[in-house]
Amino acid sequence: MTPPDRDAQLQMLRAMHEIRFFEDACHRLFATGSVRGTTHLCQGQEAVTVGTLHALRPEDQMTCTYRGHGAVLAKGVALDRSFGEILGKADGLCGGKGGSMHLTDVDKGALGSFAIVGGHLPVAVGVAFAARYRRTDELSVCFFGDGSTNIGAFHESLNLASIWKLPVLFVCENNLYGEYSPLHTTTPIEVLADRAAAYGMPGIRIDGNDVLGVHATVTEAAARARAGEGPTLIEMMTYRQKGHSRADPAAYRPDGELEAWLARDPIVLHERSLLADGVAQEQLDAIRAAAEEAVEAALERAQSWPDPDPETRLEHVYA
Ligand SMILES: Cc1ncc(C[n+]2csc(CCOP(=O)(O)OP(=O)(O)O)c2C)c(N)n1
Ligand SMILES: [Mg+2]
Repeated sequence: MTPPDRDAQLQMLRAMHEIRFFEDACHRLFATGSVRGTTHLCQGQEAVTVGTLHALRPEDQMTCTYRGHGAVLAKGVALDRSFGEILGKADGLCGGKGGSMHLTDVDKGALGSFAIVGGHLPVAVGVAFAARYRRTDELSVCFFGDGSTNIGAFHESLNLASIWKLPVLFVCENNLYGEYSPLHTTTPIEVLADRAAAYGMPGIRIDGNDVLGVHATVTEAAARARAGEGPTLIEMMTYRQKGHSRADPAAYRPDGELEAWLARDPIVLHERSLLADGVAQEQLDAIRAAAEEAVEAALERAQSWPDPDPETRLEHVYA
């Protein structure tokens, strides 16, 4: 298997920077009250979604959680329409009615960000079944947290996907916490990938902060799935650098834990690998600056868009 070429590796760096800057801006918008409610940042976890989705094809279908900004952007969804959605604008992805926890762009294969923990795993299995039924070559990739692996739907989904050998990749973002609870207080086993054994599928645990490692593992699992050999559970070890949501200062974390993970920041690790590979620091700086500029320009555009017409408030509402 050949690793991604230099260009592809630089694109992954750019994608991770865009997500990081996008969420810096989200944090600002929520902290200053420009947007009400809450948001769940994935800062620190960018290599999981970027490494995964850059190993897949545009026509593959993706489902993710309320911590979904990274997955949606890595799937190729527009920065400005994502901001527009969070700002409640008419031209936001869902007409401004979904917000941060529900970014969705069906045309891009971003089938939904789901706020019911584990609720989207059956959806991902259904998407894979549909791909098989329509005789396409598409994959269904599903991102979910460590906490989801204690939900009944996780177990039913893995079982069904395995018995029908459906083309699904189950990507568990193990960030060590389910909301405010350390994993070991809710889960009697340490390696979540071991749960795959119960469903007769491969379970792999990898470093989720190493974007090239993620890319390699997903490439292999995707080839298996497309060949009709069935799903894989991939547990990616990572860390959310911020609290669970906007209101959480994450004071429950043991001393030194955040610092240890900041030293393993996925962007820093990838830059280090590119430097070692001969890429000049100036080029890395230029990529970072271009990403920041693109994000700020997208935010400005979205802020200039009109609010939805009040007359549309009952559209797309089921009652
Ligand atoms: C079925 C269900 N139960 C409880 C909640 C409340 N809740 C929201 S996020 C969360 C933690 C989930 O943890 P994890 O799956 O590890 O994802 P992470 O937030 O760490 O990305 C909980 C319990 C919910 N949204 N849905
Ligand atoms: Mg978690």
